[in-house]
Amino acid sequence: MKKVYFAGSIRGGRADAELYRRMIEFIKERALVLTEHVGDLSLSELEGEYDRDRLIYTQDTQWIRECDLLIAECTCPSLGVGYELCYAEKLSKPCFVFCNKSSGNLSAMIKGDPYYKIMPYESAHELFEKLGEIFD
Ligand code: 6K6
Repeated sequence: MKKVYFAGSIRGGRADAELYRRMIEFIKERALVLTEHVGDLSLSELEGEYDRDRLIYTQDTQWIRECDLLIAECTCPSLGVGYELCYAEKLSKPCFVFCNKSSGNLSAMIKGDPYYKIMPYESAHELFEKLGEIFD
């Protein structure tokens, strides 16, 4: 079973947390998701403590090294997700970047990087159709 690193905004804002939860549930029917906490609706964007952040960084970068592919939902901009995408690219992990065409404004540093498979969508239906195709 493939291991998926799912990336979505946390301190960048939790407006799309419910969407992350639905995407993670969908992916879990097809693969192993290493980062289920990203869809945890009780997780807030509050500041963390430095020691805890070191542990988060160590664990998350370990999971990126371990994953077979990374799926990022980038409609809500996040420094952490941008970092994870770059880290995964340097390890040649396949990266799929989802962004809502009408509410998102994807950074040129992601959209302009030909390495990433950009998956723009207009509706939830289109998003889940494209998400499913990754595992066909
Ligand atoms: C709860 C409250 C404050 O901090 C937490 C726990 N935080 C995190 N736990 C695990 N992974 C995290 C945490 N914060 C960020 N990440 C990773 O960075 C996730 O894998 C996300 O994909 C990404 C989000 O980055 P920001 O910059 O939006 O936080």
